Amino acid sequence: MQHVEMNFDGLVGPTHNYAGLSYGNVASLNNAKGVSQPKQAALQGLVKMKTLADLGMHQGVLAPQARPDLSVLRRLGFTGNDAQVLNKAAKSDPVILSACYSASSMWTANAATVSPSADTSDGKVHFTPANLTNKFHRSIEPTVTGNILQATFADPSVFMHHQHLPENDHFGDEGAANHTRFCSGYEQSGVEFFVYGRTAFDASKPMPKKFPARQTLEASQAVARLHGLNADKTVFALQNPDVIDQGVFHNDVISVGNQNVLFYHEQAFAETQTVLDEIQRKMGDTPMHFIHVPSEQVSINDAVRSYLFNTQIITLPNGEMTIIAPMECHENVAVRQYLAHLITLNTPIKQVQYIDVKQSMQNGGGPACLRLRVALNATELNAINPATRLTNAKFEQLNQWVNSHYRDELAIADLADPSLLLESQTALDELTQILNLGSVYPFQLG
Ligand code: SUG
Repeated sequence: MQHVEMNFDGLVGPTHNYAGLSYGNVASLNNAKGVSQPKQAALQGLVKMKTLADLGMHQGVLAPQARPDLSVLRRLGFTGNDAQVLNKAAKSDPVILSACYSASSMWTANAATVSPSADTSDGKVHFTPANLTNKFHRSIEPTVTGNILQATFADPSVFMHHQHLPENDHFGDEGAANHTRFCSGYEQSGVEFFVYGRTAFDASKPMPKKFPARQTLEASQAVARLHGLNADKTVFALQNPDVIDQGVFHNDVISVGNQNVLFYHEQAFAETQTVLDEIQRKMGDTPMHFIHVPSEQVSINDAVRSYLFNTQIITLPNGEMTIIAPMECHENVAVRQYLAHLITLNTPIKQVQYIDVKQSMQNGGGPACLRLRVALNATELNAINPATRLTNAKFEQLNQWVNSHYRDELAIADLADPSLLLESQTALDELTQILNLGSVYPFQLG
């Protein structure tokens, strides 16, 4: 039977903007209030997807959220017709307006945690949308994310969808950004690796001093329970709180895994050797490749700015691994040299390929943030909504769709313009037809 890992990338939505909403995320704060380029952002994302598809990978597309979220604005007391709601919010609280306009659902590593059927007790693929409680603009994503996931993975005989965890910081959950799965082949049961930033019900445990730890141990444990994971094949690791304070707001900013490879910065985890030993023990006979990057070669600052660990490590059809890195890794001399060195080491990673996702990077989202990994067997692969698969024809169709609906530029002041709402709804209504999703957005559901 054919087993694959399929990447589902988030399509960048028409309201992509730089609002500086993510305290603890260096790029988001540095680029706050800059002018964004939504059309270019979406086209860059599509080229990234096409690059992977051309390498022989299975590539899918996840639809963006509808923005602005008018129901949230109304819940916050802004009244009147749609234009009046936007106008009042723009005048009295532009930050709230920009949060309700954020295109942050593009980072689908934060859409959900996914456990493949080989790991779960009922033999189905399990999805739990992330509640993203730590940032207001992201906390309004999970319900529609659940709708989109259910429209993409619809068949209940193979896919199991859970509700997101309770919306409270005790169960703060950021999805696959803090979750990696190790295995020998995608068809084998694997070891699911959850990395958390603090223990919510025990304040005596380590936690960062400056920036928030978005993921709690309790949230990771709840997801593992929901998915029916085997405790002998699950590892929970504390992220090093000091690196969170240096801008590592998700584990996928400091480590990335694929099959039997864990590529990580030496400062990534609080108790590195214990974590590595547990992973290897739970992997049994499959030898792991632990590739550790020392601070002398790449500093935390360089890792955060270049997103060396927000790369995608993918297994090509010929079995070799390639690392997909953002251009910022090429521009940083220490990181470029490190990557040139990495592919000469005796590890499965044999090539590096650079891609341009600068519009997303400027908000702290690299290649790995833009994708949700779903390992599938042949039956499951056949059960996904075929219209969400990136074929050459779909790539052309989506490029045309972006070119006809997206603005070239968007400044924060433009968010007050009610025609942006209309443009966005028209575009997304058409997109649900292109991706054959049915009605997933509140404005479609009435
Ligand atoms: O949650 N940025 C996102 C970036 C998410 C990256 N995802 C992963 N590492 N997997 C965040 O901080 C910035 C929005 C703004 O400032 O306009 C933002 O939401």
